Amino acid sequence: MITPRKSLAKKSRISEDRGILFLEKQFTAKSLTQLVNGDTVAIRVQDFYDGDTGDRLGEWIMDESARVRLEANLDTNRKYPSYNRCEDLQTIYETEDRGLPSRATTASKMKAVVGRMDPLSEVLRSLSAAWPHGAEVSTYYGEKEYAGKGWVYAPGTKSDPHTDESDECPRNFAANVYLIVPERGGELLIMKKPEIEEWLSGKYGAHRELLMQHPDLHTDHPRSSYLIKPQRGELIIFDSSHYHAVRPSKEGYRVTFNMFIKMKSTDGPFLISQ
Ligand SMILES: O=C(O)CCC(=O)C(=O)O
Ligand SMILES: [Fe+2]
Repeated sequence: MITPRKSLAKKSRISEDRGILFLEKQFTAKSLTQLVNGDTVAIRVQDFYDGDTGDRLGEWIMDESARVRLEANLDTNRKYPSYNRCEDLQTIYETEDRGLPSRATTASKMKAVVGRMDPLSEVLRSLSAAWPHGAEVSTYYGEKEYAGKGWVYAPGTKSDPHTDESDECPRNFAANVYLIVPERGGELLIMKKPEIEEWLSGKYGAHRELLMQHPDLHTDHPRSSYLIKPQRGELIIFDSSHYHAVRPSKEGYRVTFNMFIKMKSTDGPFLISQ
């Protein structure tokens, strides 16, 4: 299992562990270039978001999620069949506003709760500072897209292996700020591309069924995947064209703020979307 190697990270700022980069506090142009070029699968920024603020925001996301689900009698399991018992803040906003909310709605609601920079603004600021071509919220027909959502994984919740890609963009990333993490379980598993393609090819059956049988899903020592134990306050950005999964929390809730990040060209800005 991959856990941050604090001492090494402190000395060199960047340490490398089989395709995963560890950074402290900030992105760097070098690390983002490696991610964009596919030389690294994920970047982990330790202590990215203040832990106590993250706790407060995480608690608020859980309360809101529970309240609106109760009022609207929502069944997100039907909406997101690959997630089991996942409560999703975006659904709250869709219900309340009867439409996709603007970035401002999310950011200002979160800001009102935490009284400081919300995770979305922090990610925008940090990416813009490091990437020569900047970072912005993507637009759709001239309107700013909804960017980011909170996810509440109740104990026992998992997400099955999947990818998050859009056809028109050559690069697709997922970024998560980990607000509340369970003591045990809740690991992020990122499956290595060539090995998974080999596993899927030459075998019969649906992709999903084959992926579900992959031994890496059920061991603490996966052979062809990265198994990451996210830390409180950490930001992890990874290439979401790799199959990835979230292991069930064995104890306690897991609350994250999640963003999808597209890139239309590798010499263009990072575009944050829902
Ligand atoms: O919560 C996580 O660790 C990853 C969730 C996920 O599937 C994603 O960010 O695309
Ligand atoms: Fe995903």
